[in-house]
Amino acid sequence: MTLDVLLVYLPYTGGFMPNLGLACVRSAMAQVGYSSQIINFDYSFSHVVNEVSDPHLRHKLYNLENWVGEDKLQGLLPDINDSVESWVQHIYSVPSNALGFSVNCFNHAATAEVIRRLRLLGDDRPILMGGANCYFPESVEGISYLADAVVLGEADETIPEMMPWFMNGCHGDPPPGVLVSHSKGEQTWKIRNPPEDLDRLPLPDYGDEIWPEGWGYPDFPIEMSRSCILSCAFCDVHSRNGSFRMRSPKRLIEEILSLKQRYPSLRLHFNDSLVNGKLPYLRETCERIEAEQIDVPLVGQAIIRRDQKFEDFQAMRRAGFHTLIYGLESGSYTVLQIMNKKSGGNLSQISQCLQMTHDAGIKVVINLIVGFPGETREDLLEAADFLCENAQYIDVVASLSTMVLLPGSPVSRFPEKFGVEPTTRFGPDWQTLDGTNNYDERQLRWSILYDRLISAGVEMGTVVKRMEKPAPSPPKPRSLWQKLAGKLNPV
Ligand code: B12
Ligand code: SF4
Repeated sequence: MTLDVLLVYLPYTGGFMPNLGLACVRSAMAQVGYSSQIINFDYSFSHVVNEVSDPHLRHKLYNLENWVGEDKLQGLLPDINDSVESWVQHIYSVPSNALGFSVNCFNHAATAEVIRRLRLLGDDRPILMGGANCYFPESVEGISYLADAVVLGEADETIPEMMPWFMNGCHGDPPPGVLVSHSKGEQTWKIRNPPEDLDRLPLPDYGDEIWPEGWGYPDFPIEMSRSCILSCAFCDVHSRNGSFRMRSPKRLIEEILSLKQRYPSLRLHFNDSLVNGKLPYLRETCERIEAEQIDVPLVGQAIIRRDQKFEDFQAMRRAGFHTLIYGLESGSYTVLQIMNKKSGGNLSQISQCLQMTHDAGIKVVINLIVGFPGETREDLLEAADFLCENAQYIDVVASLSTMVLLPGSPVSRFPEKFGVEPTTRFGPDWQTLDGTNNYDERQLRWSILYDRLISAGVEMGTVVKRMEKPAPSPPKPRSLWQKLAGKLNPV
């Protein structure tokens, strides 16, 4: 029987788990009687990249920035043309009434390339788009003309309403939450609020793939909430996902049990912004998981909270949490204040939280940001000191990023308030009004922190090792820099 929609996820994001968003789309389509199948080329391509023997080519492919934008992708095409052609042929060969593409900022250009090639082959199936890069009408401007319709933001409640309209030729105004691009380049859309009651959404459906056994990384995604309780200045979560919402522990456990029945060796990765948004909820969830002896390894992101107690970490450990990924961001109190990341309290309370997590037997993984506007070199050194002093409680640095201004984040919306030169805010070359924090400076600070962490014996995660490269050569030391140099490299 011909499928209604073939759902496609193209490279390259280094994907290592099934895609939760597409599984939600599949179940939302099934709710109103439309069949679909997911093809995740991102995952299969990750294997291809891992096996590339030429280290230069491998590094080039690993570097996600090389995939962003049409120009960059054109530069990669000579190396990936056979793969692109194989994705096109594969999609072309699967009979379906329509195609759906999940678009994020890294596969944006590759998706456009594949759609253009499909059209050249004579594939005229209607195209639907959605995904991480389709939350704001501005971010789909460069690609929406290739689709018949784009679902904006969380699609779970939009899909059931829009499918009959889409499958019957998109006549009339698009339903709320859907964007249509017209021939003159104009776009029409109506905003829809994200689903309020997450318990009412159907359970995600990953289809017939042999997850997770077919994957190198055995974890499966799941979510207990959407959005966040904090409002960090660099983060776009509220403009993307609106207010914080949670699923009930009952519904969450229902999903875990149904996944476990299907995949006995199940391990779960919470895709939430944070698993400790509401402590009473987390406590109840952990108690229930323990009481029902679910016995599934769990990992999730969390915030440092000064009100989280040692007993909470112990309960999490008993429920199966083996790792917590903290968006620590900085070890400087001053920088955390300007970032509006205040839930952890002062540095000694933050240190206590790391220690409690560690002492409860949970692996501590952290994410860090270097070069937030307002961070000085002294702040950076202070942060490095704090992190090194706490190295014994930090197992891995999963992400060490130089500051990027995400569209929709407070820093990007109000650049001057944060001392950012507004005209520079759209690219990696953004700089502060006084020019002291610029691209080169951030690369330099990245290298400094990286070196300090390595010398303190902190382990760097694969993404840091693969994706980030130290600045080629540090700029000439300036006077302040000379003063600090002794502190950085004690002989
Ligand atoms: C958990 C998470 C991860 C996890 C797991 C991803 C997974 N495989 O499930 C891990 C840690 C692996 C991860 C890695 C990365 N992530 Co991530 N991640 C998230 C996070 C926090 C939640 C994603 C999620 O599951 N949301 C819940 C689901 C239900 O929502 P969704 O994915 O958006 O899907 C909905 C809609 O988009 C839509 N939809 C999706 N696909 C389609 C397709 C069609 C046809 C339609 C109609 C609709 C539709 O319907 C879905 C249901 O509502 C988001 C931030 C956020 N809050 O969304 C960042 C986010 C998606 N990640 C991001 C990035 C950049 C990455 C990395 C590239 C980081 C890096 N440098 O390595 C890698 C990429 C690896 C990968 N293949 O995903 C960015 C993407 C930016 C962008 N504009 O594209 C985000 C938005 C964070 C941010 N604010 O910058 N990530
Ligand atoms: S950075 Fe993390 S903790 Fe801060 S608002 Fe965003 S999701 Fe929440």
